[in-house]
Amino acid sequence: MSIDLKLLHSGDRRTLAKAITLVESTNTNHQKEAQELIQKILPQTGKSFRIGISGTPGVGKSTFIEAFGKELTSRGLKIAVLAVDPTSPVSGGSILGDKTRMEELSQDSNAFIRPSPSSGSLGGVAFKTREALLLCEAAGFDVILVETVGVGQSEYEVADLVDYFTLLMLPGGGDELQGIKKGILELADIVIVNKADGANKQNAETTKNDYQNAFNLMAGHDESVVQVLSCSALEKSNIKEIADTVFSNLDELKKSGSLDKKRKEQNISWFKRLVDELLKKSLFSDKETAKLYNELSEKVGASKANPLDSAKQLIDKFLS
Ligand SMILES: Nc1nc2c(ncn2[C@@H]2O[C@H](COP(=O)(O)OP(=O)(O)O)[C@@H](O)[C@H]2O)c(=O)[nH]1
Ligand SMILES: [Mg+2]
Repeated sequence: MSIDLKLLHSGDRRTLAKAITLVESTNTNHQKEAQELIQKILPQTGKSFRIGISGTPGVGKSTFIEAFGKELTSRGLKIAVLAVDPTSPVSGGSILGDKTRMEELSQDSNAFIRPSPSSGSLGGVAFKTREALLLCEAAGFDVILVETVGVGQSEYEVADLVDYFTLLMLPGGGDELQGIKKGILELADIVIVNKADGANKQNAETTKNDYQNAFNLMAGHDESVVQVLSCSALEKSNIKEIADTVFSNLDELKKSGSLDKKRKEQNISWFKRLVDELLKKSLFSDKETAKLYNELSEKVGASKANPLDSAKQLIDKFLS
């Protein structure tokens, strides 16, 4: 599977799609090619804004991305949408739904939408998403939106990929009622109360004010306060204002050097995870070590060996 770098840099979608398929492949040869490809394109990356979109299933993330995405393309920006869904099967069941929610956007020549990689792919979903994100940047996209499903660790993984973390909420009910995990609020750079329409309009305003008050109280002396806004993704109301706020926040983060600092930290954690991954990979590519690993797991499970000794034994065997 050879990727034409010139075509990729020119923003050709078919080449971009093919390149993402390559990094998602579990085939060993493909993985080697993918690694070389990522190395080659790395100098062309880093110029986009990376925005995470999170919130419990059904809050309206895909619908919001459709509205927000159209707002961005109307401003002349090229946007790519990536989805991180650890629950989605290899065929990408949830994406069919997403594509219908993003009907306008999926027909927009300045937008590129990519379903989530399969959960089985090596190194975990977020790993592949980082590489897909870098490919989108090399293809010249200005803004990358990463939608995540509020399942498992995915929010934390996405927060470690993006410059800016958007948390969508529903009108009414505290975070516990809405199934928002402890700690997620702390990741947020902005909170958006969606579905502020119809009978929920007033309710959304109350929720917005409650959360804004909470953030005001939480903020330290010279910390900037997380802003809480409301919108209707369905009716596309207040989307412009949200885009203005997001970009003014991002500009501020860039000017203050916070963005640069964040990306450097993310690179450190990417590096560390890569070391873990590559070590594990070489460990298991050695047949004897892989066999011993399975044997020892069983022994530990049957209380015939202790975990510490077994781990040491495995590593010693591998290193010899
Ligand atoms: N009333 C209303 N419904 C919305 C809004 N945004 C999304 N929905 C609906 O909520 C449901 C879930 O939306 P979806 O975008 O798939 O949510 P996701 O799971 O977070 O991606 C769909 O039926 C949408 O039509 C909104 O702003 N107002
Ligand atoms: Mg969705």
